[in-house]
Amino acid sequence: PSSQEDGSRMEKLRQLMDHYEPNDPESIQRSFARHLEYSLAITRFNFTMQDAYRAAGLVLRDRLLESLNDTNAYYREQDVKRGYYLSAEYLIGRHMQNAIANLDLEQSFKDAFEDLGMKLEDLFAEEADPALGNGGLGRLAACFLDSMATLSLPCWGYGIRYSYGMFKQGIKDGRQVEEPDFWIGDGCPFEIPRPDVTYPVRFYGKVEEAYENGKNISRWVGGEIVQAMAYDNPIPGFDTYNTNNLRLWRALPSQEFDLDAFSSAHFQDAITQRRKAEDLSAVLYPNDATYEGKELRLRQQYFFVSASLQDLLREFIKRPNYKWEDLPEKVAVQMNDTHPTIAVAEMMRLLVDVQQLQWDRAWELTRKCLNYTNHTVMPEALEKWPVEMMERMLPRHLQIIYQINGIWIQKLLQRYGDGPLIAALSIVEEGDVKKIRMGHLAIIGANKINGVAAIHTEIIKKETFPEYYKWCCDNGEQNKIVNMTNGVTPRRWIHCANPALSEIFTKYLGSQEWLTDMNKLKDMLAYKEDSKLHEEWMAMKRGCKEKLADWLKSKMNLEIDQDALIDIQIKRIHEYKRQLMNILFVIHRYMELKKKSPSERAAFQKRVVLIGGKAASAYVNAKIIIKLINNVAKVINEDPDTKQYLKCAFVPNYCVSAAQVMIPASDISEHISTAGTEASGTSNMKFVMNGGLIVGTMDGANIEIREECGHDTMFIFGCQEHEVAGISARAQEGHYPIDGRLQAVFDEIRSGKFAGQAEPEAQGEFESIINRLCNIRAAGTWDGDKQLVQQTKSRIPVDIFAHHSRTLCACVDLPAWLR
Ligand code: F58
Repeated sequence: PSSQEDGSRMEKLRQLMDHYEPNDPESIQRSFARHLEYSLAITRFNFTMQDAYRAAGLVLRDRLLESLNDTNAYYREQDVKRGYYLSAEYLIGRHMQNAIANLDLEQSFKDAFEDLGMKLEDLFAEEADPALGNGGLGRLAACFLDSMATLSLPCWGYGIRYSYGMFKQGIKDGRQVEEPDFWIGDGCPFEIPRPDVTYPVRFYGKVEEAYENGKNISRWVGGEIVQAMAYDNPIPGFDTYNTNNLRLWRALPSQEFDLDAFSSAHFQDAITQRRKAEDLSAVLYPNDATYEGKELRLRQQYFFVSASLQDLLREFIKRPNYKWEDLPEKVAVQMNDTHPTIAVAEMMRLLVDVQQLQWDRAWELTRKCLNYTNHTVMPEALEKWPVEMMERMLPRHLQIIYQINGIWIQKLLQRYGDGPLIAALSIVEEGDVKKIRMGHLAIIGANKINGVAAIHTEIIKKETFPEYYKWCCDNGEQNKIVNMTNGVTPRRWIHCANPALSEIFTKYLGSQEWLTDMNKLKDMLAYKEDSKLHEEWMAMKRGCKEKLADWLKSKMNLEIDQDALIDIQIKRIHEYKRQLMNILFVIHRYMELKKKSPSERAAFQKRVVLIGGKAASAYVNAKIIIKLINNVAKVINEDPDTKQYLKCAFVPNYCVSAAQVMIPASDISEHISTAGTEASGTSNMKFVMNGGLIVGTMDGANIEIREECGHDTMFIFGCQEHEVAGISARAQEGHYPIDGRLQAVFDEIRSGKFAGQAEPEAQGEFESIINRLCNIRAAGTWDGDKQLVQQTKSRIPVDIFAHHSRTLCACVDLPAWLR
């Protein structure tokens, strides 16, 4: 159309759209009926709760689109600096309740749906829990999205729209079974497919050198091209009109079926090609601590990184009078762990090969824009990709990495001369299989590197990247490695998960400001001795326990005594997180109870121990621990002498929505990793925010939470990080005596009490696990040493991300009986 036609059409549309969707209950009902009837083609006289959820989701989506579009227009108009969070994982959890709260629609929605005879909680329960992440690292990314939107920071997330998220965990005969999680089902009402936002992403092929316009240039050609298509997920902030975006990429074949191939003998090839493209975004790798050196994993990483960088550079170029020198003032990219760190080479490729910038200039811009968060203390848990694989899949990137490394090594040689330091700092690891160290690429290509808790950041400097830290110190760049302790969003973890507690805080503090400034909770200390608050507090806890009891009954037919102390450990199952130690303690407690007379037993604090978490599918030891927990639970829960006083259960399929029910109900929670192994932990923060007490080791963020909340709100035990190596060395030499109580627990397990002749295989497994603890290598039965069992860690951003909401909070003192 001519620009005149364009103008009048725009004007007409503007008049038609001169109002936003109204938010009163009646308008919400009208919009709900319209979506049921017209968007979903379901009659409003006969619909299911699932239909109602979907229609209500669309009602919200309309409103989210308004604020998303306005926010984007505002960012563009203000020409603001943009932040981009690159993460292969987002454990976002359910959208609906959070979106209603953040859009300030709680009352209208409640009125609208109650009037139609529906409870909001029932609608919320219909939503699939999108689990596009493994654990802490993915959930952290989701919490940051919420915080960034709430702080009105112009920051988007980029990731992968996996068709299958984290597997669903079932328990059969006490063992974990994995079921695929096709979370998209009939479609997610909150996402916005953008068929118009697609980018080509190339794999394989070769590099051609050419001489053009007086310059040597490299051209990456051939291979195969996959299309990345955007799916947008609006992320509304709380108490702000600001709405950000989580843009997830789906892989599609670059061409539709070639009809000739389709009808000829190549039919199978055409299908295979198509499927190969779609495989890219099909499933999330379900490992939480180790990386799998699988080709598909590197393909996934490059796929989403390339699409994201192309997208954000396109946005930069759209700025009026953009200048490349301004890139670091306008763009900050945060790399969440090593998964997106191919971004260093891709940014260089896009700037040098596509935008034709000089190498040095491109390198300066790249280094100023990118930042890297480390989530692991173990050097061997950092990703390394075989050179051979990279050469085949990303030949141009390998060239770029070699060039970056060549310049870097020259610098090091000038500073230190040749020696072992050079090999330690090189991006390329020599050996039988030559590898590219992605952690090294990240630290060399990043502006700032951060750890995720104070202790973790110190470990990064001293143990994970000591040579690099030396280089920083020798070159006056001590501040290159910084600490940024993790945080979590109180909107989801208090306001949505525990509305009764949210009401208490708001009532006593006089406003909802604490929801965006957790420091305000310190004012609750004024009511520390207030018996009215204590009463309300205990009523709140009782309510949460009732909800948990109903949930456990419906999910796993477990009945719990709501007067018991609720003791919870929920996180990925891992040896370093020590669920095994927890269950050994449960056995000990059980044995103590058994020894007592009935009247003595009555003096015991009643306790319900709940343990939940998924084990990576190939992680044999973790799976044995799940089996042990289930077998122990069975014995204890069926024992008429003790079941009144001690109950234990493994809660299947731990996920974000399960955490939202369990955390508020806890009296105590277990964060008991070996000191120095848990980078931060984030559920520790969520439990504390809900008034729970922590049983923990001096590890990760426990240490800072303890400082913030007061030493008397945490039960600390175990050795400190600097003592671990000595103990371990002494234990290897057999100089570490086993406590008699622990020995008794081992004997009980060995006696066959929890498996025995009925399950000889399980008995063997249980014994093998104990043997390992005692440093006994039983011939033939033990394969644990061969497994890749590594510890990982996590963190948050720097630069413009530095303002994330602080969530370590003061907690109100609890009644003495809990201590
Ligand atoms: C976790 N890491 C840390 N990694 O273990 C935890 O201490 C920390 O609080 C959290 O990050 C957030 O900083 C973690 O979840 C993974 O799941 C990776 C998934 C992909 C393979 C490697 C581990």
